[in-house]
This record gives sequence, C-alpha cells and structure tokens, in this order.
Amino acid sequence: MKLDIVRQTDLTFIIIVGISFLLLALVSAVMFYFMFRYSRKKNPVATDITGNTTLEILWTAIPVLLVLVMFYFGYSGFKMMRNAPTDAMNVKVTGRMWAWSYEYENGVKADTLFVPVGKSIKLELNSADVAHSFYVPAFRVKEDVIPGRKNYMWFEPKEEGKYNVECAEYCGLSHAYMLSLVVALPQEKFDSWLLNAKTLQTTDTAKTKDTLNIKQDSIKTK
Ligand SMILES: [Cu+2]
Repeated sequence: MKLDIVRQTDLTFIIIVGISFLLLALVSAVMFYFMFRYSRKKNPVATDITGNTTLEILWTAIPVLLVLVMFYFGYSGFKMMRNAPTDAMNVKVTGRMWAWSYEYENGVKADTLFVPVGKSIKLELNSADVAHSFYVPAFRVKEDVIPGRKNYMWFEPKEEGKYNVECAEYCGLSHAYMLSLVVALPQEKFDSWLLNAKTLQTTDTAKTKDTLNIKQDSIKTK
C-alpha cells in the first residue's frame, strides 16, 4: 500500500499516540492493582525481591520493539517527504518579515500560492531576513526557512480548495499575521491563471484573481 504524506503522517501520529495510551492504561492498571494487593495492611513484613530474568528480558524487548515500530513509520514518512518526485513543478518561496511571496519558473510573482490539483509541487525555500518556517497544516508539511541556506519541501494537493499557510517559527512582532494561502485549481484553470499573471506582470493577486473569476467564497478553506 502506497501512502501519501498526509495519510502517512496521520498514521504515524495515531500509532505513537495509540502506543502511549496503551502504556498509560497498562501502567495505571498495574499500579492500582499493586496498591491494593501489596498494601501495608495485607503485607506487614516486606519480602526480599532478588530479581526476575524473564521480566527483565520482557521489559527490555517489548519497549525496543515498540520504539522500532515508531522509528519505522517515522523514518519512512521522513524519507518520502525528503524525496520530491522528479516531475514536480518548482516554485520559489521567499519568507520575509512578515509575508510570503512566490515566484514561478516563468518569472510570475504572486502573494498567493496557486497550484494545479493532482500535481507534485516542489518549493524552494528562501529567507530574505531571519529564520521562518513554512507550514501548510492541511498538507502536513513544515520546513525551516533559514537565511543563507536553501531548503525545500514538496506536496501534492488532492482536491481543489484554499489551504492556509502559516509561519511556524517566531520571527518578530507580526509573526502571527504572516499568513498566506495555497489555492489549488484544476490544471486548465491554473494554466490560464499563470498565463494571465504573466501578461499582467503584476504581483497583485487580487487582480489576477478577477481575471479568473475566482470568488473568494466559492473555494472552501481547509
Ligand atoms: Cu514567523
């Protein structure tokens, strides 16, 4: 079964939280049982315990196994996130105090990240000033954006829609307002937006949106 980044991330999260809850329940249950079974009332004289090899092997082997399971899911997800498909569409992202901007391969610049649905998008992450972090919760991707260092991330929008972009690294006074949007459009709509934006040569996203009749409310934010 081939998972995408979103499902792989959610699965890893559920597995780790699941194991944690199971352990919490187990440890609590044993603790309450021992509180009564080995209370001072029932055992006025303490017994001398000398160790139990079977128990020691078990409580070493089981946690090692659990940690390896978590590692397997974490690492396979990490590998997927760090290996962008070679046919991905490239967009250059620049973070600066306090806004995100996008530049396409044909030179078009925008303040909203328009992308085609069903295509892999690879973002080259750059910072013009301080450390930021590019975060798209809906796609489960978040990467540091560090001045002087190239970083990247990739994702594939599955459905048409608007998705929030946030800065996840405190970068100064207006950090909380360093918001942007990913707008996923069907391929034809995206192509005509890109062409229009190229003709208009404007960074004013509102204008290019008008040419496409993309009504803010017609696309749901996820
Ligand atoms: Cu920030």
